[in-house]
Amino acid sequence: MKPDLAEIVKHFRFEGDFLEVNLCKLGHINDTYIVRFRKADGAAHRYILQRINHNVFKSPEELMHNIAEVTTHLRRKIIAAGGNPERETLSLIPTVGEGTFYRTPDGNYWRAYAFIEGAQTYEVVENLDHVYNASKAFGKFQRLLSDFPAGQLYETIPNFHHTRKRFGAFVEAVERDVKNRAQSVKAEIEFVEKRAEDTSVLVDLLERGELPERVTHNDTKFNNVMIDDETGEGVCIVDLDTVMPGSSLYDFGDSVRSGANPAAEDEQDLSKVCIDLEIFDRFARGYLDAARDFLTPTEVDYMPFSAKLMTLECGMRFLADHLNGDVYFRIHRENHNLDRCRTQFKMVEDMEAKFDQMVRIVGKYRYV
Ligand code: GN1
Ligand code: MG
Repeated sequence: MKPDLAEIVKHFRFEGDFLEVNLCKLGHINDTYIVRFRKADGAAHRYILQRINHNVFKSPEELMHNIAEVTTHLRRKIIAAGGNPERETLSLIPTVGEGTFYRTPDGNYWRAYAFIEGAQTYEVVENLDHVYNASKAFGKFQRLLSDFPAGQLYETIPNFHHTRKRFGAFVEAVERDVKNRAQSVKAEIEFVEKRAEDTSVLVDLLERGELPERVTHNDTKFNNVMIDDETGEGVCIVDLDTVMPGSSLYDFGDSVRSGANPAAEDEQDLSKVCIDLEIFDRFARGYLDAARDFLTPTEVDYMPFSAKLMTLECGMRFLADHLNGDVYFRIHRENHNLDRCRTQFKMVEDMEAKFDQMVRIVGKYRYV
């Protein structure tokens, strides 16, 4: 059923007269719209309006509690550092009843943010300075949250990056094979099985206390950082739905997974897909320039491995969803999740081939 957007916007404290609302076709999970209003002085301005996918985020109330707490904390820290909180963090627009979300009578959850002007997100890397700045912004995000009391956060998706449990869910999808697709993706299934042991490495280190638990973003796709149009700086980290306790390596690894491939995540021509070491270099340098001071030696040691592991995990999730009948990630064409899985596995292979070089690159920047 199509949402009644003109009705939904009335429930938020938007300023001015409603002009129009347009769907923004990015992201695999939530539905995002851009709403335009005209203020009394005639100037048009925009907001982000999102429907939370409550099939993925089972408890939108808890999720919105997290986002309200985290953005309040970020705002305070940004102000204390002399920054501009209107641009450097997402700001929730309250509902008319002063809530953080509006629930429609049919049970859908909506929230709104101020639109950050003069900056944009990129699906694929276009410029190496952007990479350095984006990676630094993710490191800074972790730093700003380093004194946030993790106990105040709900786990919005339990075991989100528990790669061994993700592997278990993958094996189950292969066994159930509800769409009879396993036969046609034997090579991909084998690819994962061969790397089963890798899936325990980071969770074991965390469980043994050899890696610290931190408040992390957990979905550090390159398109989740807004890049300033003029300065090219990473101004604001967006998509805060998965901010929860985790490892810094989930964030670093996932940012490389998403950004260091010069091709699209769903590219069908796999000859275009690789880990570009020049891009990886900027990711490592940007992240370490922001995070070097607080990371432990073990965290830095595992940075190259985390890139490979987060890529394997994501590919495995795409493949499991393909086997499950595309019930999690939104698809726009047949075999879309399979195409996405293949780019991830191509990257994993390439990272394995270039692993020593990745280690050397991280080594260049671990100390100033
Ligand atoms: C999803 O919503 P989006 O597109 O930012 C997913 C990430 C995956 C990513 C792969 C909550 O992120 O974990 O890495 O797709 N988010 C969730 O593109 O599952
Ligand atoms: Mg996301």
